Amino acid sequence: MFNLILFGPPGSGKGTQSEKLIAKYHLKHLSTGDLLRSEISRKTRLGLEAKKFMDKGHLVPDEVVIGMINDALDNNRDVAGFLFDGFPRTAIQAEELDDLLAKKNTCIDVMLALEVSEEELIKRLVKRGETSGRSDDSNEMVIRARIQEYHKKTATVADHYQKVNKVVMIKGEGTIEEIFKRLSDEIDRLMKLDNCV
Ligand code: B4P
Repeated sequence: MFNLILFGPPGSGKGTQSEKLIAKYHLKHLSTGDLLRSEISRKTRLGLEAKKFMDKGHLVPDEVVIGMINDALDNNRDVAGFLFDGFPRTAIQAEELDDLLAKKNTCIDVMLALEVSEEELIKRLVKRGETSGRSDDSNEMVIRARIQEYHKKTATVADHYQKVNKVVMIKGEGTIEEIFKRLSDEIDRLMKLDNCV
């Protein structure tokens, strides 16, 4: 198995690049943002609860997203590997993910971390907000709250994987194709190694 975390602040291109990477490497895409938006559109109890946090630009409580990931891992046993997009976003989520993967005799091979300036993040999300219909992109205050939440709770997740030398920084500015090439070059290199021994 090859398990990859695509990491970075809101708007850094995780969702955009994930679509291209799963097509190339046949990994199972697990995006907690997509899973939560699907719960919201189906108006489930979980979705209605999550929406209250997302609309303010806050993270959804750990137990909710960890439960969703646990179910997704159980429902996808025969896959070549997972691409985690937007998860883990807190230190607790990272620890839980490591435990869940260890129980399946596997681990995170690498965290690829997209680096994008704050100015560019805001520009991208404001632009997406003009067409996406996403309530969390709809005004700059909420976008700024999401970026603050990232600095407060999520940036530290990189330290967790840095301790085991699994973080590779990737320049996240440029064209979508240029960034895809940078990510693919790293994955091609890492897939030849066994990082879970
Ligand atoms: P997510 O769905 O994960 O989304 P995101 O961080 O906003 O965006 P992403 O980085 O995927 O950016 P994208 O490619 O779309 O999270 C949404 C919310 O869900 C969170 O705020 C939180 O409330 C909740 N949530 C999710 N996971 C959670 C968790 N684990 N724990 C707790 N809460 C959780 O790109 C953005 C825009 O930029 C797009 O319009 C794209 O077209 C454009 N773009 C991409 N690459 C570009 C490039 N190279 N140049 C120019 N524009 C580009």
